[in-house]
Amino acid sequence: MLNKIRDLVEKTKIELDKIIDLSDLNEIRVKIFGKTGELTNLSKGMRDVPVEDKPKIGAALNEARKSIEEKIKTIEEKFEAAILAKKLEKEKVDITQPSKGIEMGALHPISSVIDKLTDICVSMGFSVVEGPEVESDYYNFEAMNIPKNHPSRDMQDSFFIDENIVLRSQTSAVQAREMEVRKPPFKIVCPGKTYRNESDSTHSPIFHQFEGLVVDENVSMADLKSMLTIMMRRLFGQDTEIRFRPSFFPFTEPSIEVDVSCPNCHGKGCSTCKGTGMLELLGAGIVNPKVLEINGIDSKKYSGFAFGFGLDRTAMILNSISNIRYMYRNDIRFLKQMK
Ligand code: FA5
Repeated sequence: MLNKIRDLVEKTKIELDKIIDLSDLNEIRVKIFGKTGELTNLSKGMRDVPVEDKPKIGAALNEARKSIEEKIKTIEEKFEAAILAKKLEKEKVDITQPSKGIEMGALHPISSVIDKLTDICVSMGFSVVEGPEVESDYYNFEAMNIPKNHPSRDMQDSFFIDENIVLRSQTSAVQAREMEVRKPPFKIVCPGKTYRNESDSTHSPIFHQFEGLVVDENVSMADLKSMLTIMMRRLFGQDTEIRFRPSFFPFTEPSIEVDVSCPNCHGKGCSTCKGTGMLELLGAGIVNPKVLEINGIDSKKYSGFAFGFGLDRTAMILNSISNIRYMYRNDIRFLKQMK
């Protein structure tokens, strides 16, 4: 029996030294230790061993099991180390290689215009304020001298949520909110989203305006025109063509509209500017004394001017964008050109 055990250990160790694959190792494991494995069968033979020999044979069996198991473990570790080394070699990163470079994004043209105009206005002493996009009929219209059922409401095709709540159709709504809480003199600007039921190459149902309001003593049209000229020149460059036209808004008297040369045809006339060569950019005017009074400001002592830039068109002009819709499509190819 002792010889059989010794032979089995030697034979198994020779077999183990020859294996080239982990699966061979498992086969040998089953062949030796399985239910009908060779060592298992020798162990079963213990019952026929005379009692006085049992301790010696039992110890030899245990020793054989231990030494084969240790050999298997050593070989297993050798295989695993080889597999790991191969994997590490495959996944090796050469940190001395030059990097692929990080793709940088760019500000959306409208965000960029908001930043530029805000910087210009802050440098002129304006404070920046915000107002709600879902607005009451009162602030959007009535406090701006546009009573219910007045024909001038047709100038802005608005989205009503109910009879008294509207998606702000103009940032002018913040004028009333600010006049209510501020004491003159003050100068505020308000960038924000606005909504109207309009859609073509220069009109979008959601667009952005930039409202400005100055209230002080002796504010005049000359102040408004000179401030707007400085702002436009700082924004578009000294040689941009600017045109002031008389206009009408219920909340300013007199009122003007300001146009600049079309980004698409540079003044020649095209479909973007509907053949005029110019694009309407903003409305402005001297605050109607009625608006000052509605909002609690003494119109005999104070006067004011206000302006409302269309930021989408400003962005179109600055970036030579021919259709307003490009700015709302979220097309990465378009946005990449804004870098
Ligand atoms: C107004 O909204 C006035 N609240 C502006 C104002 C403010 C006048 C203060 C006087 C004093 P208007 O409807 O013209 O005015 O719009 C102003 C600018 O917003 C336009 O010149 C244009 O550039 C832009 N705009 C108007 N509607 C749209 C639209 N649907 N899509 C894109 N831009 C628009």
